[in-house]
Parts: sequence; structure tokens; C-alpha cells
Amino acid sequence: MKNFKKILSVVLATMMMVLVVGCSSGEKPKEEKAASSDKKITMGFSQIGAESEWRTANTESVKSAAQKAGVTLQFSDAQQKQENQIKAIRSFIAQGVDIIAFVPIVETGWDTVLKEAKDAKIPVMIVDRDVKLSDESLFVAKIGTDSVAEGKKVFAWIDEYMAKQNKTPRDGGSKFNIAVLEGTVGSSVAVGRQNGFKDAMTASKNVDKYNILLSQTGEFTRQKGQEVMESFLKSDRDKIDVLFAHNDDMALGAIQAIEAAGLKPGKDITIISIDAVKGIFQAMIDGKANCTVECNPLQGDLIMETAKKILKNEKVEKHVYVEEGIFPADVAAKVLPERKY
Ligand code: GZL
Repeated sequence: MKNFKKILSVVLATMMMVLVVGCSSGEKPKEEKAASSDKKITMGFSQIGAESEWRTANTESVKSAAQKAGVTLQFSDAQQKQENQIKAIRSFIAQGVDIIAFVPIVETGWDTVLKEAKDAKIPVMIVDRDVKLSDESLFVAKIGTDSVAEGKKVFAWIDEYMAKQNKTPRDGGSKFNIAVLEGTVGSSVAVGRQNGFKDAMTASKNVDKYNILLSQTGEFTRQKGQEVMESFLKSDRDKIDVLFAHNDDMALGAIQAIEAAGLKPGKDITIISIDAVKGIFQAMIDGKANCTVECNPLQGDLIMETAKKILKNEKVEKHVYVEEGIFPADVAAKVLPERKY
């Protein structure tokens, strides 16, 4: 009997040991798990869509930079709808991400949802485009491009080019007629590029040489750019001297419409656009476009570096602009092989 009791107590003690070891090697206590996971940042990123070559490059840059930086990315594509972006930001808040970054498709309508993020103590970064807010403390940093400067560069190049090429207005009048394909209505980029272009024209000594004959949104897409250019050519085929497209994709669509109308893009109609994507370099090499102003989508690394600084409570610049150049047709063949997007 005594032996039996001894064996039983050893068995019971062993079972207790197994139970204790089993529990401790399973789930970590909540605070310990939380502490160890603090090192890995989770970012909620709301992208506007995939409307252009530029946007695709911007998305690729963000995703690859997140992977490189060890940031877990909750990525949402809003399919060009602000309400989808607001829904995505609300879901990031509900998930309790560490930081939110988003590309605001239009300038206004963000105060309420960004206040919700602030109340949830989740820092927000604005990427690429600008927002109009009643309270600038609703975001910590903005990383993007200077659309007003891009618009100014466009006019400066046109003015220099028309003089250098000894061009005269196609309709025999005294002014060069300019057609403009605008970007997304209400986006800071379309507003900035148009204002920069017009401000530079107004300030120019040659202001009387130019007339903005036509200006309409092509929504930053190739398809819409072609459609709107077709309508411009229907009404003013033999009057248009210059096409300014707010992005290269719309210019590439317009080139198809100009050729279909029996005109020579890049010759009959001088074409300048913004982004500097590979497609426009090829069009310039083919003699169908004349210049592109760079707008740099490769913002991913800067976004991730800035996010890490914000979460370590380090000081960051409120507004950071990425580097941007300008590429006329005569450098296109040399530069194209080096282009990353
Ligand atoms: C520019 C970016 C614009 C590009 C377009 O900062 O927001 O949106 O110029 C893109 O190609 O669709």
C-alpha cells in the first residue's frame, strides 16, 4: 500500500510539472507579447487607386519600402473614391494600427476622420497630395511633391521653347492657343499645377503671347485624356498650338487623338506634361512629345523613415518635398535607361 501511495504522489507531481511547463511555453502573457511586438510597426496606408503609371510606381515604392523597413502594411486601394479612403482610415483606427498614412484624393473633407484618429492617439502622415484642414495638428508630417512649382516649370519651358523654335500661332493670330488637360477635380495637385502655370504666365513679360483656349479635366487617366482631346480637336483642331497635360498618362492618350485627327503630335501641337514616367520618354524619343516635368513617386523610403521617427517621438519636418527635375525631348534617349518608373 505504502509503495502505491509513493508511486501515486510521484505521478501526480510529474503531471503538475508537465501542466506548469505546458502553460508557460504556450501563449505569452499579454503585456509581454505586446512589449515584444512593439518593435514591429503596423502602418495603415490608404492609396487612392491605380489611375496612372505614376500611381503604380508610387504604390510599388511604398510596398517595397515597408518590406525593407520591416513595417507591416495594411494597404487599402480606394478605387478613386474619397468615401473608401475614409472607410479605410476608420478601419485602421478600429484595428489599432500604430500609424496611418494616406494619399488624399481631394483636398477637403478630412477633418472629421482625422479628428477620430487623433482621439485614438494614432499619428497621421499625409503622402503625395495636400489637404485643407481647419486644424494642422491633425497630421504630423506631409511627404510629397510641389505641384505649384511643377506648373511654373511648365510655363517657363513653353515660353522658352516657342521662342527658340521661332513658332508662330497656327491660326495666324497673335497668340499661341493652349489646351489644358487638368487632373482630378478638387485634387491639390490639379489645383497647384494649374495655379502655378497661370501665375507664371501672368507674371511673364510674354503674357500677351498666350491664350488658354480650352481647359478640362481628363481625370489623370490615358482613356479620359484621349476622349477630352478628341473633343478639343473637334471644336478647335486648327487653333491649338500647345497641349499642357497635368500628367503624362493624359498626354499619351491625347497623342493618340491628335494622330487620329491627322495632325503630328510634338510638331503641329507642342506637348508638355508632368510626371516623367517611362511611357512619355518613349513618346519623346518617337518625336511625339516635347517635354516632361518630373514629379517623383518614389517616396516609400522617406515615408517609412519618417514613420519610425514619429513613433520614437523624434522631431520630423511638417512638410518634406522630394527632388524633381525636368526632361526635354533631346535628353530622352540618354535618360530613359536610368529611369526607375
Ligand atoms: C502627383 C500625383 C498625380 C500624378 C498622376 O503628385 O498625385 O496623381 O501626377 C497621379 O499621374 O494620378
